[in-house]
Amino acid sequence: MTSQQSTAVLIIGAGPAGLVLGNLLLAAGVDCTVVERQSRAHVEQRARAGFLAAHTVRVLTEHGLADGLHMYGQQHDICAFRTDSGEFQLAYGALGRGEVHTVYPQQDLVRDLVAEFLARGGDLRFDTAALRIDGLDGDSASVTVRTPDGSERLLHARYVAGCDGQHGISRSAVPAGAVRHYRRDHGVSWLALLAAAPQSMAAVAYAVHQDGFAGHMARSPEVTRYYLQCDAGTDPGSWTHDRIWAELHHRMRADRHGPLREGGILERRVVDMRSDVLDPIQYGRLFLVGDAAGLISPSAAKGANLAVMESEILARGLADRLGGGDGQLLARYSADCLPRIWRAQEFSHWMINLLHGPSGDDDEAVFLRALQRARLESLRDSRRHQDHFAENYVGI
Ligand code: RFL
Repeated sequence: MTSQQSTAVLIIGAGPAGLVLGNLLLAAGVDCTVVERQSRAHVEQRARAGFLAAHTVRVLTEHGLADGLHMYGQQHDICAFRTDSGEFQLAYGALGRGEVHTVYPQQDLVRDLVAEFLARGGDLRFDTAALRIDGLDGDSASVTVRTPDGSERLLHARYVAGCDGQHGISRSAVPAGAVRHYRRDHGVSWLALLAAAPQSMAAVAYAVHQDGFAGHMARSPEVTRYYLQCDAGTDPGSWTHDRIWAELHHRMRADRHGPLREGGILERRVVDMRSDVLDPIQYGRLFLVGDAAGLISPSAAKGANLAVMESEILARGLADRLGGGDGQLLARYSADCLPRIWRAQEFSHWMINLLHGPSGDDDEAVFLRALQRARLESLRDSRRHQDHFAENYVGI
């Protein structure tokens, strides 16, 4: 194995977390290297998030990373809830803090962040997988990576940022007992779909239905995201084109609220609603960021937004420390992020309970569905509840 030059910060993973962190560090004059196990084409085509919170847009704008999203993103400020008793809409841009979402597909944001990082002279290595992290308790850390030619190299760094998602190696580099792992399986699964069709309505629509939840969300003028609640373990391929559109029309109550614009299904995958939080999200020289620090169910569209928020806080701490500061800011990384992570988890959990009721006619199921109805009615009728919703829906 050959040893290579050292860098101040080695970033594992080129998703939103790693790329925002890398760009912010370069802007602050901090030397960093990003290693990504996938190819550039792969990360620039991986469709996931789309709803960016106002805070995310502010951070990206302040650091010159938002040209694409300002040019092509769409502002979104209305969501609708459809139930047996009809539809109500919340114009959340006029509620709470008056903040709106910017809809910009995650893969487009990733493409912009890669281009900017390279334009700023950043060292970004695709097809390079981190295999092992050592020395987190010592004077400098080292990461063993597999290079595109298949050989192994050792990269040294003063700090390592684990931005490698929920299945990366960074989480497992933290010794057992040094971190508490909180987790919850919400027992709900969604068939997540991307349809080659324009939006069917201006609003994000959440349909609460006895046959299961259905959702409609903008992505781009040509592509719309839909969700259908499904059984855990469902084979996505078992849902044919016709079955998908029939079920979407049925659960979105198209007969009452208007038809959906159909199109080819570009992507279908089953997403289990699971959440977890690590505490602390730092161990020695390793800092966990984004999905590596905590996974959040996509029910409230918070994951990519948390990743950006954590990257900003970490970049500030690292720049301060590496610029000769006393390290207090960096030492507070975990304590600064965790309350915000828990707020997002709480809202996301609340959304899951708002959107899904248990099936069955036993007393408990009937009771829980009555609570769900009461929650929806409170949101429909109470201005204070709507303000609180709006603040948490767009806020981070
Ligand atoms: P990512 O995006 O998973 O990136 C991690 C990167 O690390 C690489 N990697 C490694 N590289 C080198 N060596 C290794 N050993 C490595 N192991 C892994 C991976 O290849 C990858 O490139 O994590 P990051 O950066 O923390 O970003 C998190 C977000 O991607 C995620 O939270 C969001 O997509 C969640 N999410 C949404 N978030 C929002 O804020 N708004 C939304 O509207 C929204 N919609 C969604 C979503 C997630 C979804 N799915 C698929 C779960 C909709 C869906 C359907």
